[in-house]
Amino acid sequence: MSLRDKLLDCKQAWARAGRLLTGEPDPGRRERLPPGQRRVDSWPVLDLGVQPHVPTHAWRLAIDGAVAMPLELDWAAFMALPQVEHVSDVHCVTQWSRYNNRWQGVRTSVLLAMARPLPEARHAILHAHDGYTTNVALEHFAADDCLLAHSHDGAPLSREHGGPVRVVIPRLYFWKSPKWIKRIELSAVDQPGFWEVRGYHNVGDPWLEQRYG
Ligand SMILES: Nc1nc2c(c(=O)[nH]1)N[C@H]1C(S)=C(S)[C@@H](COP(=O)(O)O)O[C@H]1N2
Ligand SMILES: [Mo]
Repeated sequence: MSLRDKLLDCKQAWARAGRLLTGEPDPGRRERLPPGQRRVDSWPVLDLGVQPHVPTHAWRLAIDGAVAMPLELDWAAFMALPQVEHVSDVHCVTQWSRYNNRWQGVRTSVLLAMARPLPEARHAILHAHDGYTTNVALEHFAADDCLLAHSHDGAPLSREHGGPVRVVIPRLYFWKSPKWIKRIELSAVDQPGFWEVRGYHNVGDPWLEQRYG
């Protein structure tokens, strides 16, 4: 095969894989900045115009639906769980990315291990205090880098950014990370959330530029 043919084959393979259009599909070789994003140093606030006030003494987290052991945790029980710190980048569908967010909280995998999803559980439906919902495949929600975070860069998470506790799912667009989380519902059936029913992508992988559709 001539060099030119090899180059053509290679380009064709890239085109099929969506490379150069949708970013690097191989997770091991990803660019840090997903396609179409620009880096910011500030931290924009995005919500539905309501920022619920949830004091820690009134805070509860429910994990229910398709689980063997439905749970309700209060603040003390949540803070008594193993705590981890994880640094990750935030990618918002409105095209800003914020690097090096140091989150502290509890891994979603720890909460799932306590609630024990039933075999039919495939989706996590996340419910927040402002009425916001979003849906995430259970395998994405259970990933090791997903947290329920109560602190950011060493300080308690502010109310505007979802305190006392928000979800953080670094590998999906940030609309998949609810602020003011109150309930994790596991389900056999997918239930598109607030933005998903308004045209956002059901999965939302930034490196595949799954913004809409
Ligand atoms: N409860 C709740 N969570 C939410 C939202 C919301 O409106 N309500 N907006 C989502 C969207 S679209 C984005 S981009 C991020 C914004 O988080 P931030 O305000 O901390 O930057 O929160 C996500 N989580
Ligand atoms: Mo967003």
